[in-house]
Amino acid sequence: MQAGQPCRSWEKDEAKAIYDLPWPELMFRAQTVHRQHFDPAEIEQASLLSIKTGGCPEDCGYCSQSTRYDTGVTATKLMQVERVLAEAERARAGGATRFCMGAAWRSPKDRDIDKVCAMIEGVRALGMETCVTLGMLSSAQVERLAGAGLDYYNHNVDTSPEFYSEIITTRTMDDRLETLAHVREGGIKVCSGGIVGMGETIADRIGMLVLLAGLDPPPESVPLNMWNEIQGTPVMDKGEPVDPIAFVRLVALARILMPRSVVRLSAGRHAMSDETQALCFLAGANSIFTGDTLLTTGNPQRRQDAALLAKLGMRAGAIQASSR
Ligand code: SAM
Ligand code: DTB
Ligand code: SF4
Repeated sequence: MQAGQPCRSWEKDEAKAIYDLPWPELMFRAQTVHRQHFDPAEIEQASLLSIKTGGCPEDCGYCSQSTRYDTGVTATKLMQVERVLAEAERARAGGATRFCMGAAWRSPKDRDIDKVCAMIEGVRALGMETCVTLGMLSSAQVERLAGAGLDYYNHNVDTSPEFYSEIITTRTMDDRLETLAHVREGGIKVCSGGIVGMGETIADRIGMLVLLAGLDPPPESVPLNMWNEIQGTPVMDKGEPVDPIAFVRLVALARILMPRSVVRLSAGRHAMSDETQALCFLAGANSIFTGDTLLTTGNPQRRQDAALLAKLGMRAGAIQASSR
C-alpha cells in the first residue's frame, strides 16, 4: 500500500472551494478518487486497546485521561504483554487486521519501550498489522520501535494550527510535527488525524486537513474522530454536536486531498446513524475501529458493525490501495 503517495500542497481556499461544492459534485469527486486507489466495497477493521490508561500529565482539553480533569477514569499501570496478546487474539478472531495500542503518556520512558517492543513483536507474530500511540518520541525511541517491526505510529495533529492552543497548552503543534518527522525518518508509516466537535470552526477543520495533506508524504492513515463527550473536561463547555452533513463533507475532502490514505471513522461512531456512516463510506472513508470500547469510551458492538456492512453489501478486508 501507499508507496510514493505524491505530496501536492493545497491552498486553504482551494480546499474550502472543494468542501463547499454542491453535494452531488463533492460526492462524485470523492468517489472518483476513491475508486482510483481502493476497492470501494472494502472496509478495514482496526482494533484499539488501552495498554496504559489515565494519569497523563498533559492538558488536552478533550481527553478523559488527563490528571487535570475529574473525569472518573482510574489510572492503570502498563499492561502485561501476555494480556495484550490475548486481547489481540480476541480482536483477530473478531475480524480485525490491525491492532492499535494506546498509552496515556506525554512521552514513553525507555524502560516502557522495551515492553511495548515485546507487544509489537507478539502482535506481529499473530499476523496482524501493528500500530501504537505513545505520545512524543525521540529519534532513538523511533529506531527501537522500528526494530521491533512496528508498522504504524499514531500521533494526531488533532486540530488546526490556529486552534491548537485553545485545546492544549502543555505542548505545541510544532512538538507534534517534530515527532511525526522522527517517525517518518525512522521508516514507520504515519497515522495522523484529528478531532471535530471541540468548538472549532469549519475553517479550522479544513486547515487541519490541509496541514495533513501537506506533510511530505501525507499520512498513510488518517483517523477522523468526532469528539466523544467527556464530562469534566474543558471541551465539554465549548464543544457542540457536529452536523452529520458537515462531517461527511470533511470525509470527502480528506479523501480528495489524500487520495491514497486510509481514512478511518474513529471515535464518535456510536453517536452516528447507519445513514451517516453509509454516507461517510460513500465519501471515501474506508476504515473503522471495531470492538465495543475505544480507549475509555464506547464504540458500536461488532455485531452491529457486521449488520451494517451486510446491509450495505460491503465487506471487511485488509485494505490494499491499487494503482488503478
Ligand atoms: N497520549 C498519546 C497522544 O496523545 O498522542 C496517545 C493517546 S491519545 C488518547 C490518542 C488520540 O485520541 C488523541 O490524539 C485524540 O485525537 C484522540 N482522542 C482522545 N480523546 C478523545 C475523545 N474524547 N474523542 C475523540 N477523540 C479523542
Ligand atoms: C485516534 O485517532 N482515535 C483513537 C486512536 N487514534 C488512538 C482514540 C480514540 C479515543 C476516544 C476517546 C476514548 O475512548 O477515550
Ligand atoms: Fe494524555 Fe494523549 Fe490524553 Fe493528551 S490525548 S491527555 S497526551 S492521553
